[in-house]
Amino acid sequence: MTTPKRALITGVTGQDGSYLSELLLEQGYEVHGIIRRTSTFNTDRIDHIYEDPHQEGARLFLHYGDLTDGTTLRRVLEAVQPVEIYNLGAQSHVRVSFDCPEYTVDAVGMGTLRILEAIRDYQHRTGIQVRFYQAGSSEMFGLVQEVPQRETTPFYPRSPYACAKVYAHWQTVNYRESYGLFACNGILFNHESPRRGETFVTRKITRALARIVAGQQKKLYMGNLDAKRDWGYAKDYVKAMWLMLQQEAPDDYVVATGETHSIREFLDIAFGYVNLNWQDYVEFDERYLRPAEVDLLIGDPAKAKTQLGWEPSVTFEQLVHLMVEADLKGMGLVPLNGHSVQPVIDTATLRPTVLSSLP
Ligand code: NAP
Ligand code: G4F
Repeated sequence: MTTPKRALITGVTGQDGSYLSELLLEQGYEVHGIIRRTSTFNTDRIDHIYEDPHQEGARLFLHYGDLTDGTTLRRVLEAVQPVEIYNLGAQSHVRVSFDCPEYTVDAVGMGTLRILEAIRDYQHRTGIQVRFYQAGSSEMFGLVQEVPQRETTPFYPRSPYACAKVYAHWQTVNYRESYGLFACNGILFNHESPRRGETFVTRKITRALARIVAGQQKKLYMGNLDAKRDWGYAKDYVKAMWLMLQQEAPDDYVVATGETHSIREFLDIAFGYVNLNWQDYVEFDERYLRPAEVDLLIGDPAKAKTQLGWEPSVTFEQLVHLMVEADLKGMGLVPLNGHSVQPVIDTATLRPTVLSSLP
C-alpha cells in the first residue's frame, strides 16, 4: 500500500479550507488542518468530512494553532511532516481590517513569514521539499493600474488587509528566490459559495433575502453598491490552488473569471430570483463604507488557463442562483418552478441578530 501524500492547511475551517479539504481527500491525500481554540466550536464547514481519528483509515486530522503563534506552527509542521502547505488562514474581511489593523497584519503578513521561516528550517534540516501555496488576493491591485489585472499588473493596496497580503506575496517570492522554496502565490479574485462568511457582500445579500422571504427581516442595510467585482465559485478556485502545487516549477497565477459585475447587478439577480424588487428592501448605512474603496476588479486568467489548464465552471448568474437557493433551503423555504417560494416554517417573529448588523 502506498503512503498518502500529506497536506497541511491553515484556515481549514474557512470557506476555501473546507472545499480544499474535500478536494484533497478526493485525491487520496491525508489532510491536516490548523484550527484556533474557540469557546464554541466553529467546524461547521468541515463537520461532514471529519472522521474519528481513532478509526482506521481516517484521513482528516485537526491541530490547534494560530498564525500569530510561531512556536506552535513549527511544532505542527514537525509533527505532520507535510509535502504541501496551503496557507489560507487570515482575518480576511477588508472592512474589519480597518478596525483591527494590527491583528490583521500580524495574522496575514507576519503569519505568512512565520510559516515560510518554519519551512525554510525544516527543509534545510530534513532535506524534504515542502511545497507552499500562499492565498494572495485581487485586493492587492486596489486602485487598479491596469484593466484587466494580470500577474504583471503593479499592486496598489487600499486597506490594512491588502497591504499585509502584498507583504505576504513578496515574502513568498523572496523565499522562492533566496532559498529555492517551491512557493506559489495565487492571486485569487473574489470567490463565493453557500459556505461564504455571512458578512461578505454576496452572502449578506442571499442570507438577508432568505430571511426577508421568511418574514424574519424587513430591511437590508448596505454600503457602496457601485463597486464591481470579478466573482467566481469557490469550489472552482481551490482546484487552481492545488494545480499550482502540481506543476514542475513554482510560479504566481491570477485566478479569475474575466467578468465584472456591480453589487447592484448581484442584487438584481438575487431578488429577481424570487420575484422581488431589491429597491423595496435595501437601505444605505454609511458604516458599511470603507475609508478607501476598491472600485473595480476584473482579472485576466489567461496564464492559469494556459499553464494550469484551469477553467471556471459556474457563470455569474448560476453562482447567484445557487447561493440564493442554498440560503432559502437553509431557512426551510423551498424554491418552486418559476422561483416563487413556498414558506414551510412559522415566520411570526422578526428577530434581529448580531450577524445582521455587524460590518
Ligand atoms: P475565511 O472563510 O474568512 O476563512 C479564514 C480562515 O482563516 C478560517 O479558517 C479562520 O479560522 C482562519 N483564521 C483566521 N485568523 C487566523 C489566525 N490568526 N490563525 C489561524 N487561522 C486563522 O476566508 P476564505 O474566503 O476561505 O479565504 C481563504 C484565504 O484566501 C484567506 O487568506 C483570504 O484572505 C484569501 N482570499 C480569499 C478570497 C475570497 O474571495 N474568498 C479571495 C482572495 C484571497 P476561524 O474559522 O477560526 O475564524
Ligand atoms: O464582499 P466584500 O466584503 O469583499 P471584498 O472587500 O471584495 O473582499 C473579499 O474579496 C477579496 C478578493 O478581492 C478577498 F481577498 C477578501 O478576503 C474578501 O474575501 O465586499 C465587496 C464589495 C466592496 O466594494 C464593499 O464596499 O461590496 C461592497 N459592499 C457594499 N455593501 C459591502 C456592503 N460589503 C460588505 N461586506 N457589506 C456590505 O454591507
